[in-house]
Amino acid sequence: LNYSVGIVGATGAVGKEIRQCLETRGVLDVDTLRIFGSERSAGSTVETKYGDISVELFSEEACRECDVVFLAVDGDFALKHARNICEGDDGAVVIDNSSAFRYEDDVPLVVPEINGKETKKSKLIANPNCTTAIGLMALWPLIQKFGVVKVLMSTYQASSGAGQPGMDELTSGTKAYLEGKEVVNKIFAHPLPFNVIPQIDKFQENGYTKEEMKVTWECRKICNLPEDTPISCTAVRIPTIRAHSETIVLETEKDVDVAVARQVLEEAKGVKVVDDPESLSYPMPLTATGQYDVEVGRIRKSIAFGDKGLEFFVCGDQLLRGAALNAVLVAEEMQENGALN
Ligand code: 2RA
Repeated sequence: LNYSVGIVGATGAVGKEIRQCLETRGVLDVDTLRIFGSERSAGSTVETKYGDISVELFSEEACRECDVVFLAVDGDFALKHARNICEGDDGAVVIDNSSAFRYEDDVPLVVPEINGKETKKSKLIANPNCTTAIGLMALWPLIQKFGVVKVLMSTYQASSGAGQPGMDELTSGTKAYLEGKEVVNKIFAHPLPFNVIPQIDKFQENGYTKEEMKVTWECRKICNLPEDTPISCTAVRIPTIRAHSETIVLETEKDVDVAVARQVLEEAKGVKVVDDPESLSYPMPLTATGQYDVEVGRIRKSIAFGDKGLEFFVCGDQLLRGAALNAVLVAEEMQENGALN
């Protein structure tokens, strides 16, 4: 079976990566690729492995003609159109990258390596927040082996989390700073060059930001953990381009043997253990950028939690594992399990 695949928002940072993942992986049987955009981009041409493609003006009807549609657009747009695109037997499967449907009971929130089977339940699938998807690649295999009592996460998140405008603001701001000019910030709450900003997304009533609460809500849903599992996060923006880093402290139910934990991570799909302090080898945004696998290192027994705790550091490409790659893996999983037919 060959599929007609649509991308909405293909000219944005995530949309571009979705197209490139489809092209370079070559696992999803793409017969036709259709690219949908706004009036501004409609009519322009995108060079792809599937030929030169003319960007079509977005419409729900045109998207419904596809077998699968990737939405790389904002939550308001997704809320307005996603369910209409997938409604009924003749609707398309929709894989939505926004947060619009992540917490809806009837919409699976999927990291294919963890809960890929959920994709059989619905034609609308939500892609997780990048911070959650990257962290869970390492957390999930450890949780399966040792159980989970508590998770404490601190993040160091790249400018790409705010899309191409975020990366552009960091690059032009850095140049301006070095030239002694004024650093303008429109995307981030403060100038990002040579700074760290302990705020991503809006503050909530409980003092956490929305980005931090996404980690709590999404980890529980994807791993099917009890609603009150204590998972907390401090999310910080740092001046890197496109790989998020995370310090994770896991309190476990069972005693942890660090060698076994390392073995578990070495065998986990989508994970690359980079952990040799002697050779100064550990995960870093520079090495994780452009990689499908998430790097995990600095693996050690936790002083805070003794035998029942592990601490480690994770870096993953925000646009790939945190967005586009996860979405494409969802489609590949659905091709495999028959949910696309
Ligand atoms: C960020 N997690 O890094 C967000 C993007 N989804 O800003």
